[in-house]
Amino acid sequence: PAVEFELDAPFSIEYRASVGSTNDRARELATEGAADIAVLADEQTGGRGRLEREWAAPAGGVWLSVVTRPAIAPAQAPLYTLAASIATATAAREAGIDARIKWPNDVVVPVGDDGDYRKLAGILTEMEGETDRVEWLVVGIGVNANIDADRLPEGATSVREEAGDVDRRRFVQRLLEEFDRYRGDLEAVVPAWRDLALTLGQRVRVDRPAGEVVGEAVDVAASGALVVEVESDDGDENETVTVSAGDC
Ligand code: BTX
Repeated sequence: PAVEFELDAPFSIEYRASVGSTNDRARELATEGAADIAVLADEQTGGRGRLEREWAAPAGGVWLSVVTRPAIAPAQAPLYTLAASIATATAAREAGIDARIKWPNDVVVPVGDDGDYRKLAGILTEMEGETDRVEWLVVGIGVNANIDADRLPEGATSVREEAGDVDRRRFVQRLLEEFDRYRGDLEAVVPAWRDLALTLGQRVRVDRPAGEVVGEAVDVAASGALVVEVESDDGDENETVTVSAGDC
């Protein structure tokens, strides 16, 4: 059963103790015409990542899906994913964690100085619309909050492991306040993202539908795409490739 509860946040909240996937519930609400509502669960039994991957979502997490109906083109939707990762990293930083963002959708905690990291949170954005206009966006945000690391996959970490348990209501409120701020000021997204980025300046390999790109991540474009400088084979000028989607 759904419980509505008051949170001093710019979205109304539908809370469920356990749900298959908050993104699926949010998609239902979006299809019914809802806007500015967030579905929050303590546990998901069928959490989803990108590309049909599984997302472990045991009790104690922040499993949140925000429904919005922004007046944007689909090409701008990646900015909402970046805005969600900035909001999540900000809330985690306020909880005392050195959270950073790994393009495009991971909030991570660095381990050492070699670019190693553990994954604290992930974002899954889904949308419906025409080529020139988004009808709705569901931004799914999964944060390993008050969870023991042994309940999570290899390479994951949690707020509990990094800094001790958080007040999840307060965490969700801060996250939603920051998300609301950036969705209202999309031009602030890329600069804020740069400040939190783990990826920039690093050698990266990006798997994307059009093939693999290897090079140095030098920037994020105004659209939210990753700009990779690729060494040319013949030793001439390096070439710049802009990657809008893929696994980094
Ligand atoms: P992704 O495809 O980038 O990452 C998925 C991969 O992350 C998995 O294949 C696994 O290796 C690893 N993984 C799985 N579970 C966890 C976890 N709890 N912590 C760290 N790493 C993990 C990332 O997809 C997007 C995830 C979005 C999750 C939210 S939760 C609320 C909403 N509802 C829903 O079903 N999905 C979103």
